[in-house]
Amino acid sequence: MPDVHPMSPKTAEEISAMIEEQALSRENLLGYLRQVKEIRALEDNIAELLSKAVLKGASHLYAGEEAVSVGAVAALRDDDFITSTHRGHGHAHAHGDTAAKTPEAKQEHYNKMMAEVLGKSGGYCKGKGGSMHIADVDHGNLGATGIVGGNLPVAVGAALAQKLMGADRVVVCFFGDGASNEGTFHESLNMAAAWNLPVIFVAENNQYGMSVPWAKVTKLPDIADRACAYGIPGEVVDGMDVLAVRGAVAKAVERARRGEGPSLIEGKTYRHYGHSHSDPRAYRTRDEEKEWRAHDSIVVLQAEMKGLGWLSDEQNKELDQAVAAKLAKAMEYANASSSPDPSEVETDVYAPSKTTAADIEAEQKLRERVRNDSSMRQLTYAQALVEAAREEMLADPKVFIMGEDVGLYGGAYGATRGLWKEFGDWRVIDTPISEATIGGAAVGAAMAGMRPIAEIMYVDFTPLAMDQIANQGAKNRYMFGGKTSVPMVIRTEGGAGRAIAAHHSQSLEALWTHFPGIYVVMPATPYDAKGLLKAAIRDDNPIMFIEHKMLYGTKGPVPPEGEDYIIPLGVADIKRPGKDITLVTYSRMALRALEAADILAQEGIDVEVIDLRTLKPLDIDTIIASVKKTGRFVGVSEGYENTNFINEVMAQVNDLAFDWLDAPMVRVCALNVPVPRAEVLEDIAIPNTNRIVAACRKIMS
Ligand SMILES: Cc1ncc(C[n+]2csc(CCOP(=O)(O)OP(=O)(O)O)c2C)c(N)n1
Ligand SMILES: [Mg+2]
Repeated sequence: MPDVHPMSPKTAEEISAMIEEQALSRENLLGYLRQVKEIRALEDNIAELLSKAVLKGASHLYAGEEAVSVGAVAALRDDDFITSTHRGHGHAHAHGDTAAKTPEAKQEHYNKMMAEVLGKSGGYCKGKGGSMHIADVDHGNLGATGIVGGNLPVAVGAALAQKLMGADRVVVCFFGDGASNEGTFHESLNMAAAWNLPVIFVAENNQYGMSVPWAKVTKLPDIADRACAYGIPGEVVDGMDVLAVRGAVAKAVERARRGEGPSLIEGKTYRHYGHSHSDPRAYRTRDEEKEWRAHDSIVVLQAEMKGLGWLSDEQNKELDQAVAAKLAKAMEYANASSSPDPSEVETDVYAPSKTTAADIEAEQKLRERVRNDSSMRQLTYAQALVEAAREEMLADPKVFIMGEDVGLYGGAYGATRGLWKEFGDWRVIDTPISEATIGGAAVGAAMAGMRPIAEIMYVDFTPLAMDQIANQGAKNRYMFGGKTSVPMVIRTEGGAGRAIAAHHSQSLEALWTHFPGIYVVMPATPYDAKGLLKAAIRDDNPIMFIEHKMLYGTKGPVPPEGEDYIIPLGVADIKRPGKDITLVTYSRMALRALEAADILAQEGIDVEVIDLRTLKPLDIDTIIASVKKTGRFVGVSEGYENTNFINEVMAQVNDLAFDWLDAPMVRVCALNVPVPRAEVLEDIAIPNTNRIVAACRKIMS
């Protein structure tokens, strides 16, 4: 068993000094005590509902730790932000209660918290988030995450947005002792420190992760000791004492507002209950629990107020009664609130499309013009991408680029070349090599009103940012009841062809098509690259924009500079019409498919080549119309055959056009092997023109 004790209570002199230094009134302290008690009442009530099995789902209770959230939020302005955790009811209550200005609004906020925990339609997130995902983005609560350490990069991004907007708002990021051993902790503190971002990292050290004590998994005694590794201030405070937390956070907030960067504040605290309802707390003694209970958030604040002569027993009793009445009303509201309507299950996944029928028609016409006008200027794929980003950055000051070596270097494949020179350090931002926090900072910046384009150098590295992009980015809108948008583009590149082996050559689009809430775009030509990137930047959804490393130098016709065009997402391009075979493909394989189609044409086989351009949203209508015409389907993809995205397309064709098929569907994909270095092996590991030709001959025979 670890030897963990609460900090010593403050002396009367120390308490007076804190009151004076922070210029606090009795009213202030009464407000804090009310919030602490309201959190406690909520949590005790949830514990009871869990034990009666009235409440389902996880609930990580915050009882005991209230002083951290109440103290930290008390140091904020109404327009500041917070990000929260799986143990987040206290954060959401302190923040939401402070944001609500009338007793009615405060009751409504309390009601919505209770209803959300119960999964009701009247909850903050319409019952889609629940205990672990309460958010109120409009008022600055950027939400809570179920992934330990997942919210730190998001906080960095929200703070980056403030810096880019020239605002003096700050972000408080709550997280646990366990989270401080996640990689995101280190990446986030480093990035925030390097850029002097206005974040206050508030570590809630309740002594344990789920069961494992801090001392067993960490060498340093205090989380705050780590601050010096990032060149920022670190301070330990009594996390059971609202005034101590408030005092430390207030200083950190001032520092952050002055542009001097982040701070790390560690509150030593303790949770009353187990990690979750099923936890028998075998890892700690009842004596230890008793000692901490005698120094808990309510006990400490009541004693301080009584010492100051600011709280009589009578007043305290009245406060308790008011809290009980408020909770009863919240339960009444939550019980009366209906469960979400089943029709809600598929709403709120994506922000509404901005594409109009006129956009689609205009692009169809433009595509024809681009194809038929031999005098049209030629650009490389890389130049087209640079031009797209440049035009959007000129049109919208919220658009910015961040990533590894995107500045002076111009990106590993030159897709941001020249932009740093034109737009400077804070529109084209060179980041540390921290993929998770690049992804998460893009999420946070997007939630806070910016439109980031974050470059991840190779798609092979996107799994390092998978939690941030998929959990924190793609799911936010749904989890938070459709009340938030994450308009970000993750630009990356993939594919084989440069003999750079298994860690730099994959096609991982299938991974990214899997998650609800994110679109996947994969252009094959300079014209498509420019129009799709512009559309992606303007779209309000998270987008994985995957370029191909072998295409950057390829040239093709692109409309004149200044002719503003977009390619609506979800519209495939029939790159070659044909009547015998529907060949569905994308990215570099579209070019190989066209070569194959030319060869097959000489044999009298007429292949229709459909370039998906966007895998999600998928233009299934164009595919089905083609299959109904040809009766034959060949899918070509550079991704591994196993669980390839083409398999999904085939399943949909099976559902929608089985009766029109004259032959079994065929796919041509990469072999199920890591991409090898040797050119001779690399060439056969992915589909080449011969394999595509052979597949088409087979389906015709
Ligand atoms: C990435 C990740 N790993 C593990 C878990 C399972 N889990 C949930 S909470 C938790 C303990 C977290 O400890 P800490 O950060 O100290 O927060 P506390 O629960 O003590 O408030 C664990 C292991 C998770 N949700 N996410
Ligand atoms: Mg903990």
